[in-house]
Amino acid sequence: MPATTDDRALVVRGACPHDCPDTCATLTTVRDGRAILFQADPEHPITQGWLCAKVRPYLDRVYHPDRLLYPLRRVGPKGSGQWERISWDEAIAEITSRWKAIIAEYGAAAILPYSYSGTLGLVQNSVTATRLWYRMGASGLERSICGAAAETAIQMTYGARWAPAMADVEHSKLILIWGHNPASTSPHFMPFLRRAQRKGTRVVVIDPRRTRTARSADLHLRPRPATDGALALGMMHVIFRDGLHDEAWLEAHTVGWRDLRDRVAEYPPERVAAITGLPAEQIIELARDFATTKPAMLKFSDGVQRHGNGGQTSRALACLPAVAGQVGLRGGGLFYSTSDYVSWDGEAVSHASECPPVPRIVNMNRLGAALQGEVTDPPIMALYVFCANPAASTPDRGAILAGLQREDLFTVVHELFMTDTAQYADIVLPATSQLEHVDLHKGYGHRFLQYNHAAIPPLGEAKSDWDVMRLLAAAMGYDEPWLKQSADEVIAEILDATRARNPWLEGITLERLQREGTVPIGAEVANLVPFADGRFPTPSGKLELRCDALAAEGLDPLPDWTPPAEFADRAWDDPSDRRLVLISGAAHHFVSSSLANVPKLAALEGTPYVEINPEDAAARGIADGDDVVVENARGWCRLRAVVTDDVPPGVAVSPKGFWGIHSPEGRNINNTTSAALADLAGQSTFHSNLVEIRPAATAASDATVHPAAAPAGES
Ligand SMILES: Nc1nc2c(c(=O)[nH]1)N[C@H]1C(S)=C(S)[C@@H](COP(=O)(O)OP(=O)(O)OC[C@H]3O[C@@H](n4cnc5c(=O)[nH]c(N)nc54)[C@H](O)[C@@H]3O)O[C@H]1N2
Ligand SMILES: Nc1nc2c(c(=O)[nH]1)N[C@H]1C(S)=C(S)[C@@H](COP(=O)(O)OP(=O)(O)OC[C@H]3O[C@@H](n4cnc5c(=O)[nH]c(N)nc54)[C@H](O)[C@@H]3O)O[C@H]1N2
Ligand code: SF4
Ligand SMILES: [Mo]
Repeated sequence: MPATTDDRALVVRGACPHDCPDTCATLTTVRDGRAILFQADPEHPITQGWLCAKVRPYLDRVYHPDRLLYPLRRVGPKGSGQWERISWDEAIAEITSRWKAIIAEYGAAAILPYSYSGTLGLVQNSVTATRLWYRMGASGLERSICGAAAETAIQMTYGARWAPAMADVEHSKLILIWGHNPASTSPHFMPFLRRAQRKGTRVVVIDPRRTRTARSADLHLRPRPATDGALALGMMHVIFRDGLHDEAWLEAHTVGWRDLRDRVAEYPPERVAAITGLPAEQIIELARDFATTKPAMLKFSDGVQRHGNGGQTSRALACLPAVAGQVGLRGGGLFYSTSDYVSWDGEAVSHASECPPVPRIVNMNRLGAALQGEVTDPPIMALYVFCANPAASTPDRGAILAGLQREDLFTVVHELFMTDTAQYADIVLPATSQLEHVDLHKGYGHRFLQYNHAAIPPLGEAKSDWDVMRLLAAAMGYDEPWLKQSADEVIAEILDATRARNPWLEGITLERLQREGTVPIGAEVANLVPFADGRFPTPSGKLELRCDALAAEGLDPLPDWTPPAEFADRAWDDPSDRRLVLISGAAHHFVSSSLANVPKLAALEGTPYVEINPEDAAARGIADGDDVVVENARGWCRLRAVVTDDVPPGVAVSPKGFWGIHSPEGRNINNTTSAALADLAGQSTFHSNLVEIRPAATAASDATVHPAAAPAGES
């Protein structure tokens, strides 16, 4: 409940909506309908009274002078930036009459909704991604841009994504932070890690780049990109070879440990050293340490699996703590995500059983190709984008922009700002910020639910996603009651349905959430060490080192390692092979492309840049601060060179998130990234990106080696 501080000011409880495991609890002070202070909840056990650097200036985003305040209709050519203001009535009438005509001619499958993680709210993200579109029979979207391979691998191996409590890291004696940069991407984990370090926990960071997280580690290992699967298999080789595994536990609680032992026999340290570039002795030592130090934890997130072999990499990482005897120990085991402590009831979210079957599913990573003819029968004739900025954040940006310029494509974008994507729309609809709508959030790095009250009225004529969808549904003539509910009615329905089969939600009602703001998921969960009872919610009831469900899909039931097709032929030992693997992970001051238009944050992140090792820079005649062109057969962009040994030779790093329209020549790093899919779950492969880099002053030469763009599904 909003609490009164003085006669005129209110403090309103909310939740940070961004795609971040910390899901902070916020307090907004409102006076005369205007938010005047945006702060962290000092009582929240994870937020602990502080917000990250990127969200601290949140009111600059909410009251940004560029906020879209009215519906707009395109009047010039696509992308020309010529608009006229229209009313909501006109906008809804035009959208639905265009949709009805498309449905009559092509069927509803010709309409594609595209959304991802602008907000992670249950209502404004999950419900809006399903109900209206299922009712309509529109194309489905495979939401695999972020962590689909790891999510699937962990569900297949453990049965659920249940991570330890952040505070339990203080019980760890050793933690491997593997291809993950929490100092930027889960900052509220860091105080727990620091306390653990002061108590003697050793921290090993495994990342080709010297990240903010790596700087404070006891040991930083820098394997070549996309060789982590081999490293984990090699560590398991050593653990089995040296008899450091717990055979009785493996026998009782896992499926296929002997098959896995046979598989990892193929990964002796010398072979793994040749693959990863790490010394064999270091691999052996790390393996022994991880198996003999109890408890020890392995924490990873999604960055490391955005490669062609991301599925198998995640499977290997998931198996390692089990083989090392760390699963079920407080302070040990796997820390990936807490998402499955509460999985919202799918039927209550979507009402799928009352709708026609989804006619087909389009992989979001293939958006550019899909708009340009990869998807036919029917072709995509209408696109509705919300909570996403694909023209900045989705791979193979050149193809997406070409697709968005199709004259016969009807595009609607619901946004807070005129983004790279919105500028190509036919109709732009103004969206509310988190301060202007109601929602329910759960963290994916912690075990709390958070209710978000609307703190202020919508700016201008902005509307929330769910409010717009209710208007669209009515204008389409859909009469179902679940397309008419208020946001709170939606939340209550989903809570009730989920509680009926998840005892951890007992006593958690809409009213309690509204009153308390932050509510821990069940008392039992608060202190739970995942899998301590040795039981796993998999088909076998055991931890599946060998996963027969994968075999049933024609996939390898055991983890293995193959290089991504994109750079399978890169000769790491041959100095004449000058191609660089470009990794584009999280920017410290943005969340994907969100927040990148807040001037304070853009200034902190600086000119769009690429980090390159001094050796690689010298070989190309590049000095620190030079303008360079980053290019391959898919496209190019222009960036500022940062010459640094934070990146090893053969690797370059440029953060995701810069908007094309704010960048030199309107291009960002996704002009070079590949839309090829990984080995599992249709996963994106942003970091399997082979590029050349040259001073911007020089023309592309014939000597520039362009990698062939790998076809979908083969990376
Ligand atoms: N500040 C900030 N926070 C964010 C985000 C953001 O954009 N900015 N994005 C949010 C989102 S959407 C997500 S999914 C999470 C992601 O959270 P993280 O996974 O922690 O972040 P990333 O930077 O994507 O990737 C982590 C690290 O993986 C490394 N990496 C890449 N390839 C390899 C490899 O082959 N091997 C190894 N060992 N390491 C590799 C990168 O160098 C990078 O440092 O963060 C969320 N939080
Ligand atoms: N090169 C490279 N690119 C990457 C990645 C990478 O590692 N490398 N990582 C990828 C990852 S992990 C992810 S998760 C994706 C994220 O990709 P997207 O989900 O497209 O995320 P953003 O780019 O932040 O765009 C979100 C948009 O939603 C808008 N928005 C916010 N709240 C609302 C709302 O309530 N309603 C509506 N209608 N709009 C709202 C914001 O203003 C913003 O423009 O990016 C991917 N892009
Ligand atoms: S982005 Fe993450 S750390 Fe920052 S305020 Fe939001 S939830 Fe907290
Ligand atoms: Mo993500």
